[in-house]
Amino acid sequence: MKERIIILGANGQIGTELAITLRNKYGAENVITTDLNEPKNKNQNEVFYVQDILDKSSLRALFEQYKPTQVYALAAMLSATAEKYPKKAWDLNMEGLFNVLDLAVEFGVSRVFWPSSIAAFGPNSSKVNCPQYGVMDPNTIYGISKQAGERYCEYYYNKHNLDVRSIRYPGIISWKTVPGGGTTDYAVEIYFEALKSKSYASFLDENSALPMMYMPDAVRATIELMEAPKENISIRSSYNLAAMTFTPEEVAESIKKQIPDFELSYAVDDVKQRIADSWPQSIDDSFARNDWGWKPEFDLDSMTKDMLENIAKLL
Ligand code: NAD
Ligand code: AKB
Repeated sequence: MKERIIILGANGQIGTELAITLRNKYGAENVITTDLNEPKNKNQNEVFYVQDILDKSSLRALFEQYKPTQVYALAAMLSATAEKYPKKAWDLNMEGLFNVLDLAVEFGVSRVFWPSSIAAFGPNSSKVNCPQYGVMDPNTIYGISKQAGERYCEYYYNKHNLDVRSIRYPGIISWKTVPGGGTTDYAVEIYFEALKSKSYASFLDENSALPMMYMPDAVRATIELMEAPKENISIRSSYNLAAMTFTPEEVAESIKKQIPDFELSYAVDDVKQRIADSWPQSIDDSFARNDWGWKPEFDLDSMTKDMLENIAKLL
């Protein structure tokens, strides 16, 4: 079947790189990217529309025009910014998802991707090897919206047979697009600052171990999940997914292997620290491994090498 794909919130950290891979795979004319604002760079053959995910009537017109087979709903407010604007975050994260799920049912979209996060877990979830099923008591507005969104996705699968698929992404590390308002963003900033000034003040403390993943693995996982046969998908809320876990100290050690005089200090942000402390340190992703063959390729040192090489070319 010829795929026609719409990405909502496509100018962000994940959407930018996902769109590149999907365009290479399915052809630029078959991948329609949308966001609140025009992208910074756009090739002539790329199809882009300014589209608010909250504007259901213009979104319906877009679905009507393109009759998408796949929709990726990425627009959201991330954890740290969401704590500043909780009502706005709730409205965007929930209403945006409702619009997409409703229109996907109305237009018979074959597959929908909506990302959840490790933020769907909370202070009483298991800290180490956090299982797929267990206590989930998120206490951030972002995490609560992800937990509620997971329930909605499963509900739409059960009630409307909508083939909606989801991943609980860990913190995503990348160099092409900077992250937008998350708690794990320090782990991107540290690489840019290592090359710019050989020093970085981390907003999370030295004990903050969090699950992380390099962008090429995250994009590959997303597409592998979307391409997996329907009968292999046993989870319709959201799959745990893991690659690596590290603390600020450990990523600094990894950077020092390439830049020996790099120095790490701390300027802890209380709000972000509280968010980080509520999340698991590591994730058990055996359902993703068993159901659709997930396996990460990058570990901390291979990611560090690739990040520093690519950022050096940008500066
Ligand atoms: P991002 O903040 O970098 O990008 C989000 C994009 O959504 C931005 O380009 C923004 O302009 C757009 N947007 C905001 N409001 C919109 C609206 N009303 N209509 C249309 N577009 C709008 O986020 P990201 O890091 O690319 O994350 C994408 C998704 O993945 C989100 O759902 C996020 O919760 C999830 N996620 C990301 C990470 C991560 O580490 N990046 C981890 C876990 C989950
Ligand atoms: C954030 O820190 O908010 C995101 C996430 C893990 O969901 N990177």
